[in-house]
Amino acid sequence: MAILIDPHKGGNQLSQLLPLLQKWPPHYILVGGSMVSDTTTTVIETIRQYVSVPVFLFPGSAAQFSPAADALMYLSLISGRNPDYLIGQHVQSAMQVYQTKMPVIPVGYMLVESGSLTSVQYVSCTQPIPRTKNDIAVATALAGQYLGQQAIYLEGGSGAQQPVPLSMITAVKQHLSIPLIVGGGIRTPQAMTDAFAAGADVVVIGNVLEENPSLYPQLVQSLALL
Ligand code: 1GP
Repeated sequence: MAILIDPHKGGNQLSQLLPLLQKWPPHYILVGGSMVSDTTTTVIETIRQYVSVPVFLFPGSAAQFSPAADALMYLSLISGRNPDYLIGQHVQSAMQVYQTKMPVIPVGYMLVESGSLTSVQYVSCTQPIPRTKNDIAVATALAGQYLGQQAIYLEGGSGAQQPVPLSMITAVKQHLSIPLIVGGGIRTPQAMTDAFAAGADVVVIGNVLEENPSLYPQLVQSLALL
């Protein structure tokens, strides 16, 4: 399980969530979001006061780079056809990555239709993969793997109405030899365990814990039962 913390939101929820993460550390923490925030480094430093798990940058743009993270998820939005999110943002951040020697994890990022217009869809000006088109999802993930991505991220979008369909997770997982990350709209322990059972190697939880940090122990408990 990975927890996504959006530095743009932060606030009270973070102060409630961090002691819980300290008690039951997740496998990873992702830091990022659709909006640029000048608090990214401060938020990462605060997280480190509570937990020692790897903190990965999950940036919405090159402007969200922070040298405080352990590694950078270098996201290529391979479901879209906007060159800015396929290579443009990467060119803008490459010298910072080089100068800081930040480890990079190339990730093929695939946006999947989730019931309503999501921030990532709006900001990136890209079309998501239709939720009934498992064949397109499989072909896109395979293309990402053949291009050298080290993981595929199936994304419903932060706060998605509906998570990525379980059948799509299974279909993509069956064809991949690299890890599969799944996130977006996962709001219950059942939805999380369903995503793992369908084939996700990592499930990312964000919004629901911003709204209700006290759900976290239930998520942890359901993982132990998996
Ligand atoms: C968003 O996949 C992550 O990029 C997490 O989504 O905030 O909906 O949990 P949620």
